[in-house]
Formats: sequence, structure tokens, C-alpha cells
Amino acid sequence: MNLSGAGAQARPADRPGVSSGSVASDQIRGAYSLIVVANRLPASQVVQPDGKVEWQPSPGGLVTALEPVMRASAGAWVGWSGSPGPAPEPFDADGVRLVPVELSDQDVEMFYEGFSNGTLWPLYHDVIAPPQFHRHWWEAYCAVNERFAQAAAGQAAQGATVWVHDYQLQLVPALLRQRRPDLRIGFFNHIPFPGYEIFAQLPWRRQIVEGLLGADVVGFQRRADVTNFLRACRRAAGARTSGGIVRVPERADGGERDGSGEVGASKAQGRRVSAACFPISIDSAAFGELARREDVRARSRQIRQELGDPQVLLLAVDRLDYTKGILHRLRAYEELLDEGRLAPPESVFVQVAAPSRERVLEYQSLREDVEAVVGRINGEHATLGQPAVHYLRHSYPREEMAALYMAADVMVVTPLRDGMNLVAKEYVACRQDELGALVLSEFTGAADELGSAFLVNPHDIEQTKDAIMRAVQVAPSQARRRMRSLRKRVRIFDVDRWATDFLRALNGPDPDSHSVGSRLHEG
Ligand code: GDG
Repeated sequence: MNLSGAGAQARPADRPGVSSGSVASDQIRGAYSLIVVANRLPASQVVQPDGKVEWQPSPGGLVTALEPVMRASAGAWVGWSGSPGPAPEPFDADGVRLVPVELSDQDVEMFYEGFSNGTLWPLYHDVIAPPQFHRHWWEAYCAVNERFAQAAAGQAAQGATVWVHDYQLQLVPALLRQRRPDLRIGFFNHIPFPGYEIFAQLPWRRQIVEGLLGADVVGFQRRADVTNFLRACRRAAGARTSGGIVRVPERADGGERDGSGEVGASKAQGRRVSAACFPISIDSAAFGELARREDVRARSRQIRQELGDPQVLLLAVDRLDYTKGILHRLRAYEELLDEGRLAPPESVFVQVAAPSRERVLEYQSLREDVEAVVGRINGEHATLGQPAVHYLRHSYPREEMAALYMAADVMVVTPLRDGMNLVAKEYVACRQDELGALVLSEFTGAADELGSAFLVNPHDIEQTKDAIMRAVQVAPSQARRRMRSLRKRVRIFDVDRWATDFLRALNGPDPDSHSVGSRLHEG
């Protein structure tokens, strides 16, 4: 996304009613026919050493997938800039309107770090870490969701499509529908939706489900997430479901509550909300192109050289997050070294751990634990100049990531729970040589699609060790067969296909056809 023209360029004069502020009055209709609402804008505000504020694009699969369709259909993106404080004015970047929403320091602490990442994130990831329930965090979550809904309502043209993303904004669909019943509203959850026994712990479970049911289509990564959500609709909100359709009684004014406080308590036939799975993917062609670039290929060879030309290079790439199973993975590798099944310098393990949520306590203690284990393994197994584990707590440019993927013989992706896991798909997309092997946790969304990987239960350390060894020792012909099958899947089901399927389900004529997304899991 080119931000060189950033700074409130005017939209074409023939588009009526463009609102000028980031927060519009409920009465104002905007000019945009496709609005993405996500916690973060596809660009961040960065303060330069001289105090000048600049926008830097933060490209990701979502932006890449949505940019063309947003440009073609007068698109706007509502989100936070990444800096606390007053929101800058909306501006255009490469034909897409960016609409910053304000988050104060307190919002960042209570809405983002608090309710989103201290309550919902651990709860939705099978309580790997204990979720914290605080009423003042919930209040901040409600207030910030209102702000996002209001900003989106002010930008959307009559009958526009609004696509809301992720767990930080689960109340937005219903808040938006209250203001703008004319809109088509979609919601996509990037992280898992937990089983009801876990979800039921949430003191605000009914409100969350009702918030989501403001959408026309609620999308998830896996079929299991859809099943969990449908159960939550029945149990927490008393709604009726049939297949993937939830019935939400409608009031004349477009709101879905019937006055009794329960969704589904009055009119049997009401608005139909479709729940389906749409497994997200990557821009496979772009990764393929990166992997063909001579400079990237040269860098990949150089990485192996710098690591001492090991026989086996194992790689893991994660945000430094307790859901990613980094400690379990290190333990498996450590035991393989202890048992002499792998031995440096012939085998080398590279763990890239991108810094993440560093102000949240659990993330600080995870970092300490990981660094202690890395220190222990190297203390025991490294020789001078030849560490057994290369621990890199950095973020790298995409070119470097692609070079690392191409250099690795075995990619170890072993989260304890993960909505999808794009790293696994990126590795596959970069392996034009059809070599390399993927060890993949069965608790990732990706495992539903990438059955030709070496699948493991990451809690089972013996099984993980065996899977790593099978991947290390796999015969080239078998490795190639597996990689071909993985590559076919990732090539066909790319991020473009994901976005197209979701938007087709949202805007298609027949709501029952929304289950199209579910078919993606087969094969
Ligand atoms: C959430 C869900 C779901 C990582 N380090 C660097 C870097 N990355 C990039 C990877 C990948 C992305 O970050 C991570 O995506 P994941 O899918 O692996 O995980 P989450 O961040 O937890 O994402 C997840 C996803 O949303 C999408 O719906 O799959 O389940 O948890 O693209 O490449 N990129 C660069 N440098 C790094 O150092 N450039």
C-alpha cells in the first residue's frame, strides 16, 4: 500500500456524503460500499526521531487480499493506528480510505491488553493461560466496540457491505445493525471459538453471542469452531439453530432483541444468521515469487553456510506467544539432543520469536522461560561458535523469512492451539523445490487442510520427537510426494479465494449457500 500521498486527499466529488471525521453521527451515511473494520489499520503511525509522524504500511495477507477488491468498490478500512491518543483525520492510501479510531492509553490498557488479550485470547485458546475477568475491562471493551461501530456506520453507503474482523470487535456487528439495519454485515473470527464448557466461564457470554449475531454471516477458521459457536448460540443466548443457520427474532426497527432480554424468545421466524468456516490462507503466488528471486535464493544458501552447513536445519517461526507451544517444542528438541538422536553441529535449530504484547505479564514470563530453556540447552549442547539453538527475538523482512523457509529442512509448527497458522502455509508456498518437511500440530486450523504434514499432538513430547525424527529421515521421494500435495492445497486455496468465498457468502442471494466455506475443509 502506497502511503506517499497520505494526508486527507479528497475523494472524487461525485461521491455524495463522505463524512469528514473519524466518528460520524448516526444519521450520516458515508460513501463507501465495502468497509473493513479491524482492530488495526493496514498502516501504523510511527514517530520519527525528529518528532515527525509518518504512516508506514503494515502489509499482511489480509491487506493483500482485500486491497484489489476495496479499490474496485470504493473501500474504507476502519481501525486503530497503533498509537494511543487522538485519532488522525481519515485519509486515502492507494484508493482505500483509512479511517483511524481513537484509543487512549487507558483503552490500550483495558480494552486491548486487558479484555482482548488478558480475557478473550487465553479463553478462546483453551485456557492455556488463565483468563482474567474484570468488569472494568469489559466496560472498556463495550465502549471501544461502540466507537468502532459508530465510525463504520458513518462511512458506509446505503446498503454497503461491512466486514468486521476478530475477537477484539465481537460486539460491533449488533451495534452496527442497531444503527444501520440497511447494511450487510459479516464477521470473521481469526482465532478459535472455544468449546461451550470453556466459553461459559465468560461472565458476558450472552452479550458476546448477541453481538456476533448482529452479523449476517459469522465466519470461522475450522468446522469445529462453527459447531462450538452454534452451541453457544443455543446455550448462552437461547437461539434456535438449524444446520449452520441461527434464527434471530427481529423487531420492526431492525434490532433483534424482542424485549424479553432473550434472543429467540418470541418470533420463531426471524433474521437468519449463517455460521460457516472459511479457512484463511496466504498470498501463495507472492510467496512463490519471493522464493524464485535470485537474491532470496542466494540469501537462503548463505544462511545455511552461516549456520555451518548443517546436515539438518530445523526452523520454527512464531510470535512469542504461549499458544505457540515454544516451550514444548524446545523440550522435545532438548530430549532429542540428550538422547543423541540429534547432535550439533550436524543438526541446528533456529527459533525465530517475533516480539509480541510485551506489556502483558504472561508474555513477559513466557519470554523469561523461553530464554532460560534456550540458555540451558546451549549450556549443555553448544560448542564454541556452534549453538544448538539459535534464538532470534526479532521481526524480519519478508525476504528474509522466505530465505529462512527455503533453507530449512524441517519446519516445526507445534502450537498448543492456533486458529489457522499462516507460517505453515508460507513454508509450503516457498518450497518450489518440493523438498523440506512440515511437522504440524493437530491443534492448528491448518492441520484440517494440510494432512500430508507430519501431524502431532504437541503435548505428547514422545510423539513430537518421533515426528521430528521421521521428518528428518524421510526419503526424498516421500518428502516430495507430501510436499506436492501440501503445495497443491496452498496454491488453490489462497487468501484471494478465502476473501472471495466469504464476500460471496455475505452478498450471495441464498443465505443457505453460505455453507460453501465448509467445503474448503474437504480434500
Ligand atoms: C492470528 C491467529 C491465524 C512472524 N514473524 C515475522 C513475520 N511473521 C508473520 C508470519 C505470518 C504471521 O506473522 C503470523 O501469522 P500466524 O497465522 O502464524 O499467527 P498469528 O499472528 O497468531 O495470527 C492465527 C491468523 O491470525 C490469520 O487469521 O492464522 O491462527 O492466531 O504471516 O509470516 N513476518 C515478518 N517478519 C517476522 O519476523 N515479516
